Order: sequence, then C-alpha cells, then structure tokens
Amino acid sequence: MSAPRRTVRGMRLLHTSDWHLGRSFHREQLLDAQAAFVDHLVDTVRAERVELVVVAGDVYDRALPPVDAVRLADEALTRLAALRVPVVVIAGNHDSARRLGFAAELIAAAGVHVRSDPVDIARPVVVDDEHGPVAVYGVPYLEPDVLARAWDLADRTHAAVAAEAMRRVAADLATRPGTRSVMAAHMWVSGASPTDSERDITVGGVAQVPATTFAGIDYVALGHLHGRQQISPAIGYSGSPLAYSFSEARQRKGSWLVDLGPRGVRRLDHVDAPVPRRLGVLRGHLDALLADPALARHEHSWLQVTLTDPRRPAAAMERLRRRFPHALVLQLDPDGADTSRPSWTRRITGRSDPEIVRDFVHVVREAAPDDEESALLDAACSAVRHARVDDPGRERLTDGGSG
Ligand SMILES: [Mn+2]
Repeated sequence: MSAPRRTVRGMRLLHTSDWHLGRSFHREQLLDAQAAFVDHLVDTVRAERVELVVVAGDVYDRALPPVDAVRLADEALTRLAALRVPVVVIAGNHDSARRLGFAAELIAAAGVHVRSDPVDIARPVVVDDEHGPVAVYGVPYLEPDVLARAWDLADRTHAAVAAEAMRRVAADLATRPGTRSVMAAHMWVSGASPTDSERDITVGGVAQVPATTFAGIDYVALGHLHGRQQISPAIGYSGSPLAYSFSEARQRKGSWLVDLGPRGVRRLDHVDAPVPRRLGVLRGHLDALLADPALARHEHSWLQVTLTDPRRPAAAMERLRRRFPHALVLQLDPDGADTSRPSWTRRITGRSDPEIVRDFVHVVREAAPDDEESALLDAACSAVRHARVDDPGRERLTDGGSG
C-alpha cells in the first residue's frame, strides 16, 4: 500500500450508505442507475483524493441479493481497492451479516474491511494522516433481541445495545492516546427523519438511539435512514444514493465528503450523485395534467399522480402515459369527497353488510346495482352470515381494521 498522502487538510473520508443494490423502484429496474452511482463514486474518490471510504450498511436490498447485485458490489469494492483507498463496510439490517462477511479476513488484506459481526466492534481499522492515527470502528446493525442476550443487558432496546457498543468502542479508544475516531453505524438516531423507503423500521421512539450516545467520537457515519441529514456537525446520515420512494422526490442524493482535522470534523461537503430520472408528484384533474404546458418538464420523470376528478376517468393510466410515459403510480382522491377522509372503519360503522357491498359496487362501477343485482348481493351476504354462524370463530365482515 502506498504511503498516506500528506496534506494540510487532515484526512478526507467519503461517507455513503444504503446502496440497496438489487432494489427496484415501482418495478423499474435500478441496477443500471446503481452501476452509474458506482462509477460516480469511484470517480469522486479519485478526483477528491479521498483517503477512506465508509459504507454505512445496506449494501444489498435483501439477505439473498440477485447475482447482478452481487456482481455490482464486487465491482465497486474491487475498483475502490484498486485505488488503494481503505474501505470500511458494515452490514445493515437488509444485509445478511454472514453472507456480507464472507471471507472478510481475506478481503481485509486488500484494504476492504467488512464489519458484519458485533464481536469486531472494538477492533478498529487504523488509518494515519499527518496528525496521527484515526481509529475507524465498524458497528453493524445491532439486533436488540439477539445482542441484549449475548451482552447480558437488562434492556432489549436499540438504545441499550447502542450504548453497550459505544462502551466497548470507548474502552478500546481509551487505550489509544492521541487517536481520533470515526464510527460507522446503522441505526435510527433521535432527531433524524425517515422516508417511505426504509422498510421495517419501527415507528415510535423505541427504535431510536439518543445522539448523546456517541459523545467523544469525532465523526459518526450513519446509515439506515434514506434522507441525507446532519444531526450534529459530528453525526450525519449520507442517505441512499438514489431515491427509493416518492417521499424522497425533493431530496438531493449523494455522499458526504468529510475532512477530519486534528480536532475533529473541519469541513463537510455534499457530493451529488447522478440522477437517473427525476421524480415528480402531480395532482389534479386528468385533462388539466395532460394540457398544462408547465408540466413539460415532467414528461420524462418518474411520476406519482393523484387524480382529483370527481369521477374516475376512463383509461386514466393509458392516457397519462401518452404524455408521461414514466408515470408509475396512479391514485385517486376525487374532489367533493369528504375532505376529512374518514377511516374505512368510520365510513362503515352502523351500516349493514348489504348496504356496504351495494355501495362498493356503486363506487367501483359508477352505477348503483339494479334490483336484480341487489337481490343477488343480499343473498351473498346472507349466505356468508350463515356460514359464519356455522363457524363462529370467523370475524364479522364489518369489524374493519384500522383503515
Ligand atoms: Mn436502508
């Protein structure tokens, strides 16, 4: 490995996360866009003279990624290693820790350090710059149920396992006087905002870890939430390199370039990632959307469209796609509908099953059932009711869920 670059700026690291290789976007294949991000990443590392790359988890979208996704991850890490820039990768909740950690010791010899096992939390990768050593700790996604037991903790919470991980890191750091520290971690730190594309994050405070947990670390490179954000100058999310939900339509995606000086973060810069296709969220009457000249800028965007026509227009998606061929999601929110948008439960409370079924037919078909059809629907409801008497364990039709 070449000698560390000597500059006055300290150490420059690139922080990225949540690649989710293999993920698609409303059935649109994203692998080409993900490959374009990898090209951009390698170019940035070279052009910006990056000295450390941190990938803060969710390399893959799932525990068993498709072979094309594995090939792309392989290519990304191989190209970074060829630049002789150390890389620290942690496992996220979407990664299989065992699979991501395959041959980790062998790969480490090439400068790519995969940290997928909590056992290695206090075993840093040490990188030097002109100010001395920097210890880089990789904290993979910590599963509270597993680790509270393994670590004999009283609380099975994210906060408790994160605190214990930090205690172990701090204990190691205390044995290294004059060493600065970077931590990569995959968790939800309080104060940060989620999007619609982090699957299986728990809503509510129990999933969150207080930012104060990381006091004393010079830079905490987080993954897990998909929007770029800083919680403090020393703690940030890079976000995903691509938008994975329409809730991210207004976000700018990319990575953080972090310059670490002798006393911590000296400078943070965002590097925008290539945008494969813009995202748009449109709302209005179908005819207006098709005619509005201002919407020309969205003719090549991936679109989520909400139609407000009082009646569902015929062949709505087909007509939309004539102007907007990349419209992906169509939803209806008719004008004049009850704007308080009562829950399904509330809309059906106190009404009989046959009334609800007749209304459903009316809404879907845009014509009320005639007498003969009504009789048929009533008979069907009655048959179901009798079946229920025979099998009392079944739920009542009108015991709707939470809407
Ligand atoms: Mn993720």
